[in-house]
Amino acid sequence: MLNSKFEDLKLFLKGKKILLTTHELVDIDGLASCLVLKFFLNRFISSADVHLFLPEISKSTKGFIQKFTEKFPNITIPLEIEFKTLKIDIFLILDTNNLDQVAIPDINNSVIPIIFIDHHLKLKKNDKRNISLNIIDDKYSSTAEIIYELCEYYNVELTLPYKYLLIAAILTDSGFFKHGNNDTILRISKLLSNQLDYQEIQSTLKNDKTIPEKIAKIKALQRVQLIQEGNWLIGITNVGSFEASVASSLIKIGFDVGVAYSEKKSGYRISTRAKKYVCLKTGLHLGKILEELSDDEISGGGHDGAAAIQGNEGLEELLAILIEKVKQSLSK
Ligand SMILES: [Mn+2]
Repeated sequence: MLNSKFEDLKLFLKGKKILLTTHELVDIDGLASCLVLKFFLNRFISSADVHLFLPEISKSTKGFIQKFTEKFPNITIPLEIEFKTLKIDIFLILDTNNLDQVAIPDINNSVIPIIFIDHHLKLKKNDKRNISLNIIDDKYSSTAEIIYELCEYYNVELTLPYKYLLIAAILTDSGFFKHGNNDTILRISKLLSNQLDYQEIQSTLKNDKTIPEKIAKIKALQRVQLIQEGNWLIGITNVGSFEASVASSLIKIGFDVGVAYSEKKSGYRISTRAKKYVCLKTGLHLGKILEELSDDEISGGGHDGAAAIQGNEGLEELLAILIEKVKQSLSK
């Protein structure tokens, strides 16, 4: 339970000038968590002055915003703000705990305190920074669920648009309950109502894949390499981009663990996925493995069944160690 942290948060934020932000290439969870938390803070901590900064928004999130604002034209999503001149007291960073993913200039060297609210495994990387409070728990399938729990804890009643945002975020981040648990389903059922129809929300989240993405997946499947470890099957393949979506496809077609990597001039990126029951049965935790492989130049982490890592050099060596560690976990 996060209740004592929610109490701390209230104390920290009283009378403060707050800048709310999330990771770059904002996804629906990052967006919804920011918007709902802003609504909450304005209602609940009237002495706080809350500003929202959204960095570059991902393509699919833009599509979602369009549908959302058609349905709820009264809610404005501030896509650009000038925050450099604001005298911020505290940064509130949602849906990531890795400062490399935050688009605030020079945040690593700033002395302004930080609060993270996130559901990705905690990274040790930011230890040098002044972190006031971490509300980080990877038992939640989305940051939106933590924000919802905060609203519930303080009895702040959400209006329809904000409930809609939370539902959309929870559904996308839990992979439509695939990575969720009983609490995920319970929270969604509390948020749904006669005015918020599940099928309708689900249809706004449908994302037609582009032709380049479809081709990337098909080509990746043509060159996939199969490794068998006991009763488990690991698939490894490479792509130009869309590695996350390719790694998920590997799981869908029958691999227990999927690894897809891409290599560009700017560096490489490895996405990994594992079936939930494989993680539960063997203790495999991809996020922990990738976090262990991280250093100053390589940054990785995530969840038990979905994690990624990126770096500039030593891709082959890293892949070999990664596969070895995955095999070790699977053979336990
Ligand atoms: Mn998330």
